[in-house]
Amino acid sequence: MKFSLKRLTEGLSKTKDSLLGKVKQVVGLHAKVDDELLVDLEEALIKSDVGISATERIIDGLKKRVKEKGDNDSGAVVSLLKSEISQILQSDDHRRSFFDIANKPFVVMVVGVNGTGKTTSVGKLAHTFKQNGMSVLIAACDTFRAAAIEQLEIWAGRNKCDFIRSTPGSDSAAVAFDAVQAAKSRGIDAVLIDTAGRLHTKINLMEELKKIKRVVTKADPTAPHEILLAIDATTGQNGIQQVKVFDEALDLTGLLLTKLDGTAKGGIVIAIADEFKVPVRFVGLGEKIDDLDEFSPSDFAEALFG
Ligand SMILES: Nc1nc2c(ncn2[C@@H]2O[C@H](COP(=O)(O)OP(=O)(O)OP(=O)(O)O)[C@@H](O)[C@H]2O)c(=O)[nH]1
Ligand SMILES: [Mg+2]
Repeated sequence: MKFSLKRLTEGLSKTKDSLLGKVKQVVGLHAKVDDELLVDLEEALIKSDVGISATERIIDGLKKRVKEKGDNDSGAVVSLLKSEISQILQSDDHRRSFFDIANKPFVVMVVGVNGTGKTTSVGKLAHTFKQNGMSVLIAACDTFRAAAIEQLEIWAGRNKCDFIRSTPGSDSAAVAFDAVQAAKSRGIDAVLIDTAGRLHTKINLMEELKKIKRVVTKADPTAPHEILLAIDATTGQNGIQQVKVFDEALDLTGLLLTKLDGTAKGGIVIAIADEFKVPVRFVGLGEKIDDLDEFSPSDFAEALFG
């Protein structure tokens, strides 16, 4: 489900104020797009968590556009930036909606380091699937803490959807297997798998997640259909490292940027889109059930610079 532009702009207001504020300041100081303006703009973008490589790409693109247009009035910088950033955010995957699903059940694993917003996002995703007319089963594969299971059970209750759990300390992969089997026999459209972010020190998180993935494939050879990494946008550049590690281990299909409402560091979305092929699929803009938006590159750029 897509937010209205107004709702998205409100959710991103901290990033917008910071990023657009810095850009406007630079533009206000220079009448023409010249080397001085570009140096200041580069600094403003890097300070806004856009990352060095994405910033270079934006500046190069800007130079090219100014040259092509033959007009170097600095007043055009904001709209040029908007189209440059929209292009970086775009990937082939965005041509189809996340909810155009080919398989039933459609199995989604949500992974990420602790506290990034996995459980909350599973709750919000369940709501979004239901709004798209699909039935949902939630699987509590963070079996390591009783509180994690209870937290997810509350989300399943809010969504009035099926819920599969086991006792705390039980095998998380077995819960995932049971969930896929149950969805098959009950004719449920989507299975959402919540996973742990931190384990007992003796157990390796990546190995555990790989095991869940393998077992899900045993239950349905086409599954999992999506593996989404939840990244806390407030952690800034740390998110980059997390994408690297999780993608190497699990072959991610998408990213879910959470807590963008609470941060001015939303520029991280641009840095991540520039560095990785894995598309940003969702953005989290609050703690409520409907605070999740299916990511649209053009809307995101418009919300930041419109
Ligand atoms: N403001 C805001 N808060 C969020 C968002 N997503 C999650 N949170 C909050 O972040 C905190 C952690 O969320 P969880 O969903 O428990 O995170 P988790 O990744 O499941 O955590 P672990 O299971 O401990 O690894 C909670 O207080 C959530 O309400 C968001 O998009 N915006
Ligand atoms: Mg959790």
